[in-house]
Amino acid sequence: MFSSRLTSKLKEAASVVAFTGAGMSAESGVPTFRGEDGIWKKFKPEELASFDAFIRNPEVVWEWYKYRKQLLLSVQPNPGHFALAEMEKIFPQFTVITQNIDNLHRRAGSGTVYELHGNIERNYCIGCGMKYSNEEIPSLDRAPRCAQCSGLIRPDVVWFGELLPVEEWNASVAAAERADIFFSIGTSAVVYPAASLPVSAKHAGAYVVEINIEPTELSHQMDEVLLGKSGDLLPRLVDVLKHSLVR
Ligand code: BV8
Ligand code: ZN
Repeated sequence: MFSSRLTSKLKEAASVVAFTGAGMSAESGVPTFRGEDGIWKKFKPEELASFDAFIRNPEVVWEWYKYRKQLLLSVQPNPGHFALAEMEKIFPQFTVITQNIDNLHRRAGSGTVYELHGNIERNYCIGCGMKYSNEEIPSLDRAPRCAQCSGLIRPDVVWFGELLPVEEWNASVAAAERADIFFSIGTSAVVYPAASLPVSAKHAGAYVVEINIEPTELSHQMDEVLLGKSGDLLPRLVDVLKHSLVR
């Protein structure tokens, strides 16, 4: 199933990174951004996932995030998420770097998770910075307003044109540069600067492996491309690891 090169690299790896995108959560029923059922299909990113769009039309942007928050109440982590949580127990150093805002890695039990694009379960007031969980947000019929200063409340996610959270970004770059193996899983690798991480890892000496149901713009720079669903391939990798670790 897997090349002897990959299995031997896995056996001797000390530091491993899993960099994930929307494809990681596709098997949980969360629509991806650019696939045929992709959510960007119905909307244009700049129309919804940008601060300008939010200020111009907070009700429409909240409509979209309300829909996605609602959806996430009914989805579960899939075997791919659980396999990554397993890997954290197997490798001396294991880091998840995700572009996803669905919180599914943490719900599957992963401990070290850097969320480069924020988390849809968190919100904050653009006026005074007051934080709100989804449950604490005042009624969602229109764009919710802050109880403290009546400023607009927004989802704590990174929109286009916005900077990524500095600590998470710096920690992710450091993890990519010290990785022995770097997995790029379920991402079309078109959104920057996140998409630069697999190449940075490769230049720093990591063995880079792509897991995707189809080739991407990154594929030609990868050491290996495993074509298949992350929910299938990741648990199989964990099986190989467990058997190879048995003395
Ligand atoms: C910034 C949060 C700068 C919101 C998101 C440099 C070069 C080019 C462009 C730029 C650049 N620097 C900045 C830009 C602009 C922009 C950008 O990259 N645009 C792109 C579109 C060209 N970047 C930014 O604006 C970033 N900010 O750089 O600020 C700056 C500098 C100075 C001062 C101020 C600012 C911020 C980007 C963050 C945007 N926020 N999300 C929300 O989600 O609501 S992006 C959004 O796209 C999600 O986070 C998503 O994760 C991400 C990437 O998409 P993918 O995860 O890859 O998902 P996609 O659907 O595309 O692909 C799914 C893949 O899975 C497919 O390949 C599919 O085949 C595969 N798949 C499907 N099923 C499975 C599977 N694989 C395995 N198994 C399966 N079952
Ligand atoms: Zn406020």
